[in-house]
Amino acid sequence: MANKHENSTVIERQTEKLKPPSMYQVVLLNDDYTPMEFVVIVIQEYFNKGRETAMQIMLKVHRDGKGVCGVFPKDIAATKVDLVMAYARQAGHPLQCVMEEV
Ligand code: TYC
Repeated sequence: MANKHENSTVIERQTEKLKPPSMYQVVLLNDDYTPMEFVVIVIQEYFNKGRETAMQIMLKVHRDGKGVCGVFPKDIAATKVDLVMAYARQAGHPLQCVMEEV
């Protein structure tokens, strides 16, 4: 619905309810080659976790095949995936990092 005012400015009135933006979890996947210590450092540096939490997440990935490192808006999640993948590749490790809509 729109109201016309004296100065001809048209103000749109919001009628539909806006949904909050989707959130994405950034997930590390297990592989047989990436060193555990490298994964722990990735989780500490890119997801701002302490050493103990990083170790727990890494061990969960190692045991279960995948683990959540954090939940972010889409653009931040995508940037984290890109940064982690680039860091792993330049170090020569096959680590996989993906994002999933929550
Ligand atoms: N499975 C790896 C090993 O035994 C360790 C590892 C953990 C690799 C988590 C990837 O996302 C990962 N060296």
